[in-house]
Amino acid sequence: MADNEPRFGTRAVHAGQQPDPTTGAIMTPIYQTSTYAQEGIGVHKGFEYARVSNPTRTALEANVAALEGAEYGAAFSSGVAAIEAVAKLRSAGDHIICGSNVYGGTDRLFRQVLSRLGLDFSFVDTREPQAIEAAIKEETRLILIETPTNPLMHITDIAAAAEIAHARDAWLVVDNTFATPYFQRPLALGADAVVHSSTKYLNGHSDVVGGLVLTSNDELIEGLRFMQKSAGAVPGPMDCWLVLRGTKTLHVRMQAHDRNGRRIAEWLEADDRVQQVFFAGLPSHPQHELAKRQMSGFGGMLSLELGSRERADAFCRATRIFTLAESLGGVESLISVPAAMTHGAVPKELREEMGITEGLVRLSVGIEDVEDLIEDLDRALPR
Ligand code: P1T
Repeated sequence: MADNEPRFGTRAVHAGQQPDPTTGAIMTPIYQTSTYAQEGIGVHKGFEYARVSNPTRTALEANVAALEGAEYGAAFSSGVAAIEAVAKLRSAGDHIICGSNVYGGTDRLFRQVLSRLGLDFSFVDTREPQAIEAAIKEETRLILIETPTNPLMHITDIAAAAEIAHARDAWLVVDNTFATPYFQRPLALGADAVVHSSTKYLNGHSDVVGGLVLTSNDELIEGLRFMQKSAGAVPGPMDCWLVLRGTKTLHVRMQAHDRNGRRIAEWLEADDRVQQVFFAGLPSHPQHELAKRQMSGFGGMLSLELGSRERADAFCRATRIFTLAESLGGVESLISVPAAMTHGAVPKELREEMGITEGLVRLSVGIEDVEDLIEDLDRALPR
């Protein structure tokens, strides 16, 4: 970090934003407009049409770019739209390596949509860098990984994956939704771009669907801006404003998620009603050392194995504070069963082979008082 560069919390609150030049409003206005007046043909203030750019969106893009240590950001209407925009920078015949355990919607987009359009995908367990290396083809142009993964909390060595990608003129793109830039900075480890579902921790309040791509690569940002304009999956100004409000407290919220996540993971691990706990912050996690090396905290996402669909169902029905719902990363605690919900689209055999069983339960631990959360889980866990 340069001497004069503000620290994370200061960037979270201020980056990308100045008091509004016309009124002095401290908060970035919601520029709820589809178009902008031009003085003459081609004479304007830098904004022509809101699919192409909008000042509220520009502020959000600059803000999250500053948090990821990126030069540029491009906002999209959802996390999968952000991932699709990156993948569509590659062309029919190109080969893409994707982690075998990723969000079910990412898997569905690649297997059921983009494969039909001529992109060639390999789904690889990227915990071992050698497995990535082994999947490389002449045509490999993109490697997309999640770390930690949704919902198994697998960790990929980002620096090792970047080295493999760059030896082949491919991009390494990291979905940083779970860790957030507060705990993990993939670009500093060599990744070419970071993608986010801003629906999750970045926004933090479960009231927006959105996505972002952050990069310092000129070719990538040029392509992404072209995708915003040409494919049009852009977020509206109100949603950008909400995410911008969310990122102001990202550092504070992540500290609280992390504190609660660790406490609950330890508590669950010590309870014999739980067969296994998946949380990279536990010393028993097989990749704990790697996680500690490339992350500065672990956040509030964890999974637990209860052994059967019946036990998982009983647990999810019995919690009172943890609400049964898809999504994650909000201030409120949520509980879900990935096999039946977020990862229902992943082919069943692959799901089971990976360990996304019908008894696997995922928790998004919120920032409520942790004693209340533990009491809730204790009451609900089936004997
Ligand atoms: O839902 P959307 O904003 O389109 O983001 C997709 C996405 C991308 N990457 C990761 C790691 C994600 O977890 C998600 C969305 N995930 C859920 C909805 C979920 O409950 O897991």
